[in-house]
Amino acid sequence: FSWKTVLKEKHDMLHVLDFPYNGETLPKYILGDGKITQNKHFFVRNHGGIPDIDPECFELEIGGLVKTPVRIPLKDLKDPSKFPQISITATLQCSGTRRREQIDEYPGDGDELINAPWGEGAIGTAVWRGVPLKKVLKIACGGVLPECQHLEFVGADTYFKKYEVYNYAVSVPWRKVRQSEEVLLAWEMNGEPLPKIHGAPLRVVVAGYIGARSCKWVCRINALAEPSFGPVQRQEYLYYNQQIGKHNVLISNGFSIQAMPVSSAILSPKTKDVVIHDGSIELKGWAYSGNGNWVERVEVSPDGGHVWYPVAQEDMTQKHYYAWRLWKIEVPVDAEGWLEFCVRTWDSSNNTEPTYVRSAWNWDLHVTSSAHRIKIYSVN
Ligand code: MTE
Ligand code: MO
Repeated sequence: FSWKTVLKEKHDMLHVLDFPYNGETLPKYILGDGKITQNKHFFVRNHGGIPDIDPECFELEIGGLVKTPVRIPLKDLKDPSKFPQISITATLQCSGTRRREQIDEYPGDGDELINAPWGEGAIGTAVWRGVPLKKVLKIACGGVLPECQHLEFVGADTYFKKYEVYNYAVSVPWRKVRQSEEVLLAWEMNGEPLPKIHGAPLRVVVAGYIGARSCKWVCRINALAEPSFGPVQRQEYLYYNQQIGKHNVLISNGFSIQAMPVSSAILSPKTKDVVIHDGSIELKGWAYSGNGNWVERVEVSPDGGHVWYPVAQEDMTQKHYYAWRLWKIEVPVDAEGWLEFCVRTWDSSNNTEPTYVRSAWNWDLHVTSSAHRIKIYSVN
């Protein structure tokens, strides 16, 4: 087995950032694929290696604060007479999406920024099929114990951090698992077997949360009283607000980023494009909000954030609970020369994005939730 073979197809499809293999989806594929991103175009985020797991002998281990610890062979997990299966359409977004704008403002201190200067393509939407985790805990383990507050997901991949080798491990609150069907153990992506690079044979999909919680190659689940002690949970994906100052960027001063805030991006045209038009410019992009909030309203400004034009509503009987909305708009433009366009989104809780990235800036450069800007040259 060579992971290079696995990546070969992906390589032409993504803008590859670094090793371990990270790549973001090109805007043309986000716009071209429509609501569901094709597997071969889907962005990839890895902390370490890509494990090679034999699905024939794979067993998922569940332990910790559950009534009965178990090992479930994959074929039992996939057996619909044992566990009920569902499909969900969910967006996966890396919390590092649009980090480049925060780096441009001020690079901060985090080592994340060296790893992944993401643009607008660390996001994608797929139809995931599998079994809700809460059903597995109930059916196979007889439920969790009253002390259980968090569920830890351990991946089979290992990575190197500060002189030690760790398994990828993260956790989500038990409340998130208990209240929704949308924490899934998935083995299928867009009707195809889950690709190896996206976590085969089994991954977690935590709809509405940052991508980091959707553990790939999950091999063990632990019910815990506290969040996972894995460094990915305790040292990464923390929000350090900008006022705390450089010397206080300590784990104890950050909070764990779980649900994804509202965010959006303009994918077409691109910054520095010369746009020849006769009175209006078409813009296209994505808009998304986490935690089961859907996108209510997308607004585009042709003058850097003073005047806003709303994107025409879609059929609102089709809410996008856990999925993005791809949008387009024709904005009337009279001026010639450089114009600054920006987009902001309003979600179903009336959350929106601040006008400037400095309001969204945080020390580890996560969740760039601020109006996304492009500068283009308009020729009328
Ligand atoms: N799971 C494991 N085991 N190892 C990882 O490095 N990266 C996480 C998450 N799950 C990761 C993981 C991050 S940060 C993101 S954004 C998503 O996987 C990306 O999922 P994808 O590569 O399938 O797009
Ligand atoms: Mo991520």
